[in-house]
Amino acid sequence: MGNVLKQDLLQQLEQLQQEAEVALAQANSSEATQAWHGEYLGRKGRLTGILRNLGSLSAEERPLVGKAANEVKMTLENVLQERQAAIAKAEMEGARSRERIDVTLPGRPQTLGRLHPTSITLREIYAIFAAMGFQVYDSPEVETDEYNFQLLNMPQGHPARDMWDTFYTTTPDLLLRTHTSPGQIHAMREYAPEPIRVILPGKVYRYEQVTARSESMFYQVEGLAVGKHITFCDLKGVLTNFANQIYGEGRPMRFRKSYFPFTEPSVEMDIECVICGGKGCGLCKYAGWLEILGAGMVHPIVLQYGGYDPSEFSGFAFGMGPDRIALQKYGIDDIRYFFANDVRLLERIG
Ligand code: 2NL
Repeated sequence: MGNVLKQDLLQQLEQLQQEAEVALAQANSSEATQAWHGEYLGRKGRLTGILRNLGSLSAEERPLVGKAANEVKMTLENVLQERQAAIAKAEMEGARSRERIDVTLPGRPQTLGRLHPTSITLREIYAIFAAMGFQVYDSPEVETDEYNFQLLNMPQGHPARDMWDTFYTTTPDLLLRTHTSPGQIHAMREYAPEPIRVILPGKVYRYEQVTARSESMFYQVEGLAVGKHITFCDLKGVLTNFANQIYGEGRPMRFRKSYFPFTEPSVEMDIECVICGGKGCGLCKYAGWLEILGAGMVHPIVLQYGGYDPSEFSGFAFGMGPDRIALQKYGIDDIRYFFANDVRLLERIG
């Protein structure tokens, strides 16, 4: 009886080993070998199941079967180790070839950002005027009728208001500034009676047809100097110096009489056309000159509104369009490109 059981157990062990080896050969991943280990060699595995019968054997038979079982266990553990090593190697090689980087591939080109032409021009303007003692002053884009017109010597109904087509808000007397001049009033009121030299850059708004030459939003830089004994000579000196720096020394320039409600006298400044050199061409509309800014001596009424006594103080002011300067400098023929948000503009002027 005991002998039959012994033979049976030895046979079961042999069969277990055969089956286990076949099954292991089919395990193709680390997970599968772990499952295999559980099934054959684990605490609840089949080898343990066979060994449970050891107790029914006689004392002489037990070591014999026990030894055989141990050998099966050792053999299976050895083949498991080999199999696991082979799988780990294959998995590593698989990953290496899947994740391989071709270092000979050309890199992806990086597109670099750059400053907008108007920003470049604005910074040049700041630097030129900073050297002459002008500080940048910031002020709001939404203004009152009072600051945009009345304090600039244009009371309600003044015909000169027609020079600026205005965006009004739904709040009475509140509008989008048509020029940066209201900021000059803020600056005067903040500093009077101290002398000031400020420039006022920023966006302004005009309710006009949008064309290649004019947008409904664009930039303006105004400047203002107020103090005692400021004369028209100071205006000419400062603006001539400015034009020499931004357009290059020696470019012919001229002042023409003009009109603005907030300056008296008023002038406009021209430079010789950068394209035709004065002969006449499409850019200068065959005038030979390009208008670059307007200026004048601050009107006594405006000085007074700003908090300065016009019998003691005088000043000059000017206004220019940096977008227009940038268009000329970079040879761009349509201002609408500036605000179209198409990055190809920046590549074009690179
Ligand atoms: C132009 C002309 C100008 C001013 C702006 C100004 C401001 C105050 C007082 C006096 Cl608070 N003047 N600004 C003066 C003359 C001309 O701009 O053609 N701009 C593009």
